[in-house]
Amino acid sequence: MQSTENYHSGFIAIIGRPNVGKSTFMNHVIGQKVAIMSDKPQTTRNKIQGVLTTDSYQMIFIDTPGIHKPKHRLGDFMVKSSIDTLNEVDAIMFMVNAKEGYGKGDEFIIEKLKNISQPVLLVINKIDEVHPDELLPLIDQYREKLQFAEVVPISALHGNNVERLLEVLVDQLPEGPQYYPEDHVTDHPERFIISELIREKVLHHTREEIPHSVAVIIESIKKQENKEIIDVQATVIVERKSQKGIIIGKQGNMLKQIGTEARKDIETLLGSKVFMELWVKVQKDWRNRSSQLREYGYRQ
Ligand code: GDP
Ligand code: MG
Ligand code: K
Repeated sequence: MQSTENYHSGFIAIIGRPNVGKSTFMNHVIGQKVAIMSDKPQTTRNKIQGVLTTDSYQMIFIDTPGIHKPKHRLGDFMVKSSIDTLNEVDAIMFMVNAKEGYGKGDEFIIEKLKNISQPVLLVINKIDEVHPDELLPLIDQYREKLQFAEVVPISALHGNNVERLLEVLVDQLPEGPQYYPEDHVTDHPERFIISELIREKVLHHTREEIPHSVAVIIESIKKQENKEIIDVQATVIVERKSQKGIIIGKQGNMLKQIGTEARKDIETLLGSKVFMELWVKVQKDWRNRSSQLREYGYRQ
C-alpha cells in the first residue's frame, strides 16, 4: 500500500451481454487465473474480477452480473444492486460484439445506463471478425442511443488496441492510493467476511472513540505449506494518528485483544487454525473514498 502523488486508482465496472468477451479481456490484461475464478457461482453481489497494478496506476475491475433482463424476482434485486454499483465506480466499460452488432440485450443495458452519470466507455470487441468498414456505422448506431465518454474498438482475443483502452481507462481514474497489494489479482471468497469480523472487534472495543468509517484491508490469506494453518494479514485503516493510538492501546494490548477475538471467529469460519498479523495505518483521505468502496468489501 502506497499513496504516492500522481498515483491513480479506481474501480471499473465491466458490463455487457454474455459472450461479448468480458472474461477474455480480463485474461488478456491480468492473466489466466482470473477467468477461472470468476466463472465460479457469484456468492457476493459484486465480485472483484481482477486487479491490475502498475507503477502508475491500479485498476480494480468489478463484475456486475445483474445487468441483463431479469427472469425472476431475484433477478430484479440483482439488477438493482448492480445499478447501485454503477453509480459508485469511476468508469464503466460497456462491451459489445462487433460481429453481432446492436441487439435486444444491449438495449436493456443502455436503458439502465441512461440514468447513470459515471463515464461510460463503449468497447467494441471482436474487431478481428469484421471488416473495418463495418465499424463506423456500428459506432454511429450505438452513439444514437447513448453518449459515450470514448469509443474503443478492440480484439480482446488477439490483444489489438487493448493498450489504448487501458490508456483511456487511466484517464478516468482519480488520484488515489494502491488499495490492494501488488500480488493481489482476484478476490478471496472469504475476504470480505474476514475483514468484517476484524472490523466488528475494533468497533466493539473502541466504542465512540473510533468512527464507523474505520476500514479493514485484508492484505493476504495464505495456507502455510504442509500445515493446516492459514496466515491472515490485515490492516486497520484509520484517519487520525490519535485513533491509531487508541486501537493499538497500552503496550499493544488493545490490538492484541482485537486480534485474538477476531482470530477465533475466523478459525470457526475457515474451519482451520489461523495465524493472524494485524497492523494499523493512518490514511487521511480514506473517508472520501469510503462510500465508493463500501460495496466492494470495505464497509463503513
Ligand atoms: P463473456 O461471457 O463476456 O465473459 O465472454 P468470453 O470472454 O467468455 O468470450 C466468449 C467467446 O468469445 C469465447 O469463445 C472467446 O474466445 C470469444 N472472444 C472473446 N473475445 C474475442 C475477440 O476479440 N475476437 C474473437 N474472434 N473472439 C473473441
Ligand atoms: Mg465471462
Ligand atoms: K469504508
